[in-house]
Amino acid sequence: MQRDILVLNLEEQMERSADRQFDKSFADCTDKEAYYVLLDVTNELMRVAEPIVGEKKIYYISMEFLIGKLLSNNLINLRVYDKVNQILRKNGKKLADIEEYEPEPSLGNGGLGRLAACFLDSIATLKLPGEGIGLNYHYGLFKQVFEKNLQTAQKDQWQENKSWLEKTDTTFDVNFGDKKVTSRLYNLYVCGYDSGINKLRLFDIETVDEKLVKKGINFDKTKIEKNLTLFLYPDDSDEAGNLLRIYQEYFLVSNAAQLILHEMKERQYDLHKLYDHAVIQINDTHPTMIIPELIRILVEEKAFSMDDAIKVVSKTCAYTNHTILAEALETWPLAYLEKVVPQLVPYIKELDKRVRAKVKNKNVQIIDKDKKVHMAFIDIHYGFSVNGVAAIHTDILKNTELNDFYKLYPEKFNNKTNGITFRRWLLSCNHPLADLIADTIGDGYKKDATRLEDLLSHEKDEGFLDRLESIKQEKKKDLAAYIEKHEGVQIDPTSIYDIQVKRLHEYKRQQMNALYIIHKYLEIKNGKKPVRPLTFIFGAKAAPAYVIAKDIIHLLLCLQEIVNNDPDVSPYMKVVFVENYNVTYAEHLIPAADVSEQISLASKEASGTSNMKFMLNGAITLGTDDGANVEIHDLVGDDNIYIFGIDSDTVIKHYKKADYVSRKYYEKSPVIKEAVDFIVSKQCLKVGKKENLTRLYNELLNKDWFMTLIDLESYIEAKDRIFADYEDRNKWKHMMLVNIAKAGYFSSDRTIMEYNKDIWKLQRAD
Ligand code: 26Y
Repeated sequence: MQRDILVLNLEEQMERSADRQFDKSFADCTDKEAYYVLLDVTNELMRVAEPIVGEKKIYYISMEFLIGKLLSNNLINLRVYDKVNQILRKNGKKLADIEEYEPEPSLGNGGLGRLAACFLDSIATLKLPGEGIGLNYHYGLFKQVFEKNLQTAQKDQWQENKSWLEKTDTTFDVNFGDKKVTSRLYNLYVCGYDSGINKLRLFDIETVDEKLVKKGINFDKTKIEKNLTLFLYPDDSDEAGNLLRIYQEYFLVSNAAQLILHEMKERQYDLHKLYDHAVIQINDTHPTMIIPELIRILVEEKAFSMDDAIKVVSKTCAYTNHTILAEALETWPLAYLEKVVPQLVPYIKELDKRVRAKVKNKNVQIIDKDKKVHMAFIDIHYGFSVNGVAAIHTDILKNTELNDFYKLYPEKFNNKTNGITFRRWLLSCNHPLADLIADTIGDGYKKDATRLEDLLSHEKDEGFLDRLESIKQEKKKDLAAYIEKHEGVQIDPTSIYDIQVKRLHEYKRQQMNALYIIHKYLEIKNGKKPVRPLTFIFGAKAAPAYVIAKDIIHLLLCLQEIVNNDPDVSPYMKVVFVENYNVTYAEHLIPAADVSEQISLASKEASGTSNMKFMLNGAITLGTDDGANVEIHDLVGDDNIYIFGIDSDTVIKHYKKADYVSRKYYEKSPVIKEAVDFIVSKQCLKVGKKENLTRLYNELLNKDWFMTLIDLESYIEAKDRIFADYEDRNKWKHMMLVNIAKAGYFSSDRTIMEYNKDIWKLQRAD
């Protein structure tokens, strides 16, 4: 009721807020002030909305929640988007301009963090009681700045006094081996689409000292009470960094455990039945310490026997694996844990002892012979569910990577193919497309994404197909303007937009795309011009300590300089590496894409989720049979996707036999040789740094861990074919239609329904 009154008087609310905050009328507000007005009234609307409650709750614990800007999304989910737009128009304002002033929360690295954010949206939309629990990093992940064609890292000052965060009175004591800190809880309201409110709980400490940060992102790693929540760990590091990461992880789980147990107490639930009221989803191994921590509290503070504590906690915790890359699986030296969290060590040893008593196989021991603690193994032995994030990924876990565990606990293993929230990745970032779909098949798809398949009956509807094409064209123009404004590079909206955006990693093979670009550049130089201009767009951050990843960025920035400034070539192709790729940038790039680059080495990309976002927005996938590409391939069929390269079985065999020699492919193929040699050519060295380019060249020739060269020729063939097929406009429009129509499966609503049915077993609150 209160909500209805607020909505009815929205305009009045905005006037009142403008007056209170800025002492002027809303019409007189700058776009920046208008942002704070909208923030204020939207926050008010969320505070009066219905909380989602029930007997059992999901606690999604994660070091990362890459939530993106919230204004548009909240307006859409609160169902006031159109009304607000009307008011804005009346006052001579545009939401797109206002939104530019909203800072993007910098609380995640990439896929895993963004997935957590999509999940929160779907959990709330499906009216499941649930909350996310994470950390409130002051500077988050670093901001990427290019200098002399190199990546540099700066602090990202995303936090402001007025924001979506609500400061609460809740604080907890967190004890480390050598010090104690006091936490502070902040809430962020998560509103479902036409539903109720859940919360994201973000913990912080008040003693953080932002002045600790000196040049770039360097700071004293030892002063825990001053640095604990300064930065998000960017996927790499030295010893001090590792220790800090353990402090952060324990800080997260200690707060989570205290919050959960506090709620159980408030609701007078019997802790022996904890699993009837709480299910904890552990997002990768990062929050694994929640298991020993809960066991410790139950034993030491709640008079549980060790057996009972282990039983109850094991029935409460479930683990999601997001990677098979060995270097990303956390193993902490026991000595580190002894320093940071000595109170957990006896429990971890006890858990290890019980495994040793039960199973002979040394490969499944929690503490190995080098006294390293395998965090994932704690989750698998002492959680009730282990899931991968795409069908092929789960199969690889079962049959290869975690086969020893699968043989022990086949019933624990299950697949939950990732998904994305269509509210953000269609309704919010591509209004014209969302409207066209609604005009064609009705509004039903907004709540049941599988209804998108109704579009298939329009495959001969030329009016529809033409509108599809012109919407893509409009989005391509928008992107050209956005890129010109933010990067100062002009691109041609009639060219083909070929886009690869994701974290920079050798297994994702941006270097292979770079070699194609070199190949095309040389072709054009030799007089072979493409029928239509090509625009190659990249966005990616490299972990600051990941040397080769930064070298790949350097190469791409050099190529951008060479290609775009060459008058013989630039009319036919352009390269743009956008700076500081983030969720906001993705929302501009993805609706404008023609070709979606998903070219990881088969078996290495657990799922990928941008592949789903691109497909939903009518881009065609050029990819390997890896991660969720496999399922996209199954859904759209051979005719609507471009698959190339060796398959995952072949890759796994090469690794087992250790028989891959990249130089062999270089020596055999003049095309490959020419492209690789260009990296250290005079022309390239003129704009680039010898040290970086030579290192990358040598890496490709002598190591090439992710088998770039074996796939390069079939990649060139597939890419030339997809560009040629673009000219068959009827074929292309049809492919766009099929991709959009089949994207429904990748709604995170479907993913969350599966988590709920198989793992969480919560009641819907209505
Ligand atoms: C150890 C630590 C520093 C660390 C931090 C972040 C390790 C890994 C990560 C992030 C992993 C990640 O984002 N993984 C991605 O998860 C997505 C969601 O499931 C998948 O789609 C994607 O394939 C996978 O690479």
